[in-house]
Amino acid sequence: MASFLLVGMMPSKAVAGPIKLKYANFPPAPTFPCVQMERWKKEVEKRTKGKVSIDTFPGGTLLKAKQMMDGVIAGVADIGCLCMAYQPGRFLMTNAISLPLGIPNATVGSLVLWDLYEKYKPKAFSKVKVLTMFTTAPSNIMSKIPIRTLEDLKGVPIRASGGAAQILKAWGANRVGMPMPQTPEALQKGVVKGLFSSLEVMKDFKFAELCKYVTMTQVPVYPFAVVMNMNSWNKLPKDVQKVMDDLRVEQARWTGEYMDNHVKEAMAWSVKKQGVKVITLSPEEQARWNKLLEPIVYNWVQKMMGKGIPAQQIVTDIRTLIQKYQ
Ligand code: 3IO
Repeated sequence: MASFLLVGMMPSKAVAGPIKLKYANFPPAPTFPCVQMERWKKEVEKRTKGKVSIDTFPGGTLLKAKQMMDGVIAGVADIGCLCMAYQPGRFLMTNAISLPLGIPNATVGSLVLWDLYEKYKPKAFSKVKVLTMFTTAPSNIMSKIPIRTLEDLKGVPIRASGGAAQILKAWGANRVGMPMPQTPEALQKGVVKGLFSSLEVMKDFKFAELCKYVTMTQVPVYPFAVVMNMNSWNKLPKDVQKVMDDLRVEQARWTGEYMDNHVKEAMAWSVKKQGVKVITLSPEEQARWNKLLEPIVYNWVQKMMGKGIPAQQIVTDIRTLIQKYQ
């Protein structure tokens, strides 16, 4: 009893071991959202000199793709990595990064997305602490059949989410929405004939074994956020908070650069080892595809202004920030 009282009176820092945090992620461990998770974990543990210990849960073992935000708010996990495209109606402002505005790569996409978040601090994130954001590299069509023209694509079931699904629809494909972890089975069963996402998945999910064609479109990126339960954040010592705050932009850039390099590596492997054919649209065909994307930005601005979002300013900001980081 006496020792219990004594321990209870001591400052918690002196008696407790490291602060333990649970970090949930939805796709399998070898994929890029989990690679960046392990990098962040390692850096935080190192920079806090062992004050913090992070348990990572890849593969949806703690929270699945669409549960991530609510699961973190509820405290099922302290930290969660989510893809905003899976709840497009929830992350209206930051999903603007998926408009066809010419983001050239994941590094630029990630830095632009972070600045956009910092400027607008959207309500969608008011219940959590945002630890970083990043985007994929631009999307391309990976398919079982060759797609060289809009006619080849018409009515073909292709998997995509959020802004990417809007773009596929404009091109006339039969877009099928589902989170990435469900895609291997959908491809295997033939529910879809391809997918529309960044190309590192050709290697990381072995899609190159099924999808022998890649049609280069280089639009759009998918946006991600890493969020922390507000209570878990508020309980952290100030010096630990500072380590995490100092990592916000650094982690965005690191993830973008990792993604951009990994896309190159994955495509070299796909072409060399899997015999994948890369299709570049002819200039005339590219012009037809581009033409169909023209109304998307305008329509998005109209729709968002109706919801009180400064949509035109957001589009202008994205364009300016692309120039800044390019
Ligand atoms: C993605 C999601 C999980 C693992 C690897 C990934 N590469 C690109 C994405 C983007 C995305 O969320 C999606 O659904 O295409």
